[in-house]
Amino acid sequence: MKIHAMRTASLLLAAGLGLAATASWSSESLQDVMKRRNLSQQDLLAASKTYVPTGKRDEFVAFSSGGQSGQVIVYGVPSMRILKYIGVFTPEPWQGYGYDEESKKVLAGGKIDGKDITWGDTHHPAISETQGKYDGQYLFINDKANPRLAVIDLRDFETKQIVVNPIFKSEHGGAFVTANTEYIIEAAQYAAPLENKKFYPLEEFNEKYRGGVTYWKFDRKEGRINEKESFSLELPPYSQDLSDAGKGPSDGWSFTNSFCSERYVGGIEKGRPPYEAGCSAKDTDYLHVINWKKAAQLVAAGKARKINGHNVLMMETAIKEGILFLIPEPKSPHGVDVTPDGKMLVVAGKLDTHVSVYSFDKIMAAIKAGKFESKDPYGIPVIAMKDALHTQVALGLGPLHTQYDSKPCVAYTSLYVDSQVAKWNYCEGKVLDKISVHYNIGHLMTMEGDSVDPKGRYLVALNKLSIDRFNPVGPLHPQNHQLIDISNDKMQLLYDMPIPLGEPHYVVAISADKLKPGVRYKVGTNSRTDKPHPGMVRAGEEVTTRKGNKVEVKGTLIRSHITPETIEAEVGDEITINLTNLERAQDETHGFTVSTYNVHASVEPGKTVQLKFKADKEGVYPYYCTEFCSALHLEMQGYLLVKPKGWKATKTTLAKGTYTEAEYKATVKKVVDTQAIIDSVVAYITSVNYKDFPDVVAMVDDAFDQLGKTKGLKEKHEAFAAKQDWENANLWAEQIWQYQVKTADLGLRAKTYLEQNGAKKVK
Ligand code: K7E
Ligand code: CUA
Repeated sequence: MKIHAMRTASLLLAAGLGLAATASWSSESLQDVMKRRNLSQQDLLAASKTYVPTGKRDEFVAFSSGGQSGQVIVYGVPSMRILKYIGVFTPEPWQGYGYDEESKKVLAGGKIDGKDITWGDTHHPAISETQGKYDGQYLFINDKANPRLAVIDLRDFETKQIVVNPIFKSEHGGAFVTANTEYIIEAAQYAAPLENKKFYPLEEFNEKYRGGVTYWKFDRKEGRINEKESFSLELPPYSQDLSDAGKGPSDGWSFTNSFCSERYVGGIEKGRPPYEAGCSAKDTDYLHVINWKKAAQLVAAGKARKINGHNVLMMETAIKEGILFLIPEPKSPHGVDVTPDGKMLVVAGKLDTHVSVYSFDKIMAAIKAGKFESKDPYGIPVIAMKDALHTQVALGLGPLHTQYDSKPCVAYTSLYVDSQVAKWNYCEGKVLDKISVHYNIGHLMTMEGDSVDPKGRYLVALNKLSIDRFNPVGPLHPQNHQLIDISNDKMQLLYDMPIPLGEPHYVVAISADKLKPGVRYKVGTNSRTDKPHPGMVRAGEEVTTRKGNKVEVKGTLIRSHITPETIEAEVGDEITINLTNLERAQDETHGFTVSTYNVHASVEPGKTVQLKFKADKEGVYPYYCTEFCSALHLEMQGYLLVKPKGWKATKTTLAKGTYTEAEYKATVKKVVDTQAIIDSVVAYITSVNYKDFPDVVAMVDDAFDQLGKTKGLKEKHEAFAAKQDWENANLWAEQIWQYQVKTADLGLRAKTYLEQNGAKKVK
């Protein structure tokens, strides 16, 4: 510890006196590097399109599903640099997600039948929209395996809510938002009885098994889903797949695919042909066309039935009220994607080489005219494909998903079997370009490419297999997100990015300037509820109380100490520790853990968190800050003392340190010297236009905050010195130096920033 602090001090001195080495460019030329690394002109061009120099930022921020990890991965485009993993359905230790009480409550929202489900099969992220445009406020993502939906607030990139679908047993076609995020759409996948814990044999599949679509009501003011005002539509057991909401002229409608309208039930173990044969036997499946606006009105008018306490509009009612229609769609479709102008929908049939472009106008005309070719076995009117089609285009093998460009009529469709992306014109129905990807692409994504206002520029291919692309890491390979430049006529492959965290089915990307995340919380905030935390205290108010066998700490964290530094308990006590991070400075997060009790918190500036556990083992348990927050981070520590029942102290004083007057004087000199460095740095900073740099202003504020804490300490150490108590005199003087170190650290960081960013002298 001492050595560490000393080294810091000499580093500070060196930097303060301008002795630090300056960077020098290597003498190697670009040609030399190309030769040495065997790079082509094309490689260099690609690199220059993706490279984001140090200190610069990406133009777009992407939110990728973390697949089986139950998390969300955030990365920048075009650099493809990973920025964050967000814990969603799965505990995430770094963020204390699932290890502090606030986040445990969020995860508990995802319990099913009282059971913890600590993983998720995340599929489709969706950014909240206003008038069909990404607004950057919220992110939603679904869990296919355990039908759930999560809400993430993009002010702090934290998961705030998980809701469980009350009637499905699995779901795939979520999350898709309506044009003003009135609802978040979530369609079932594998049909099952809607009533919970109800058994029906597979022989009653057609009668008792059902699919459906849930419309989760989003309360934007609260930033939460309102479960009571959410509702579902009962649908046939057709294995509903992806969905999309209408926009512009088609706003108020939603569209959901299905892939097993055969209603086939497998049984390979009994010698029956498997599902894959039975579910793809017929030439067409059904696109479901739903008037959700009218459905919501019908629910409000009391026309829904309660199933598991949830409003379900039954098929019978939907048919009678004319809000549910089917249209045949080519063999085993996967994605349905509404065009930016809301006039058409593109459906890709996995087992067909065509994509089908349906016209919303034509669909509406057929409905208006009552022109249906038939009814399905449940009585749902079926619109003839030819009456709804705008065009069909042969793109290649295994078309799956479609995204749009900023250029009118230009779309991109993934071709799973061909391992290609097809660029095509959906108005004229012609192919414009193709590019190979590596390998077997699932979804693809263009910048804001499923909104009314796509930004073009880049496309990301989400490839299911990476095979030979990366350094081998065993039989389980990462997936490959490939960045493609789409700003020109010909697509250009730029970059391979391994995704090492589950299968990221889908990703959405938003212009970075639309995101406005905060850097700190209002002091004492419970970040998971956005409300003041009852466990918060300010500096000087820290307290530990005991009631019966309950010990509750209300403490604080600030560079570089935890208050309190000792917590005393008896075996069997219930311990509750509330901690408030008093920092205001950007990025000054403190972590907190207690040895062996499986608790951890990430306490960002202003946040208050609560940790709870039972001190069930007698012993001594160090606790400490887990984020390297400052030069004295390692010293940010304390002890939980768990005493045996009825334990009596025999020794009542702590061991004394041995300090001499000479040591005290040396410490005082160190304080004086360090102050001189601080003064010289301050002189430099105030000699330039530092006020033009908001980041520097924040650092300077923080530096003076730290220095401000030395107030009264000089009097204190001098008083102890007068009494010749060299230990206390020395240590209080040392404490001044601790604050000075933090001040100097910030000051030097500010100075470096100013020097590197061309600060100018001011008079
Ligand atoms: Cu993998 Cu959208 Cu679940 Cu297609 S999904 S590939
Ligand atoms: Cu606080 Cu390390």
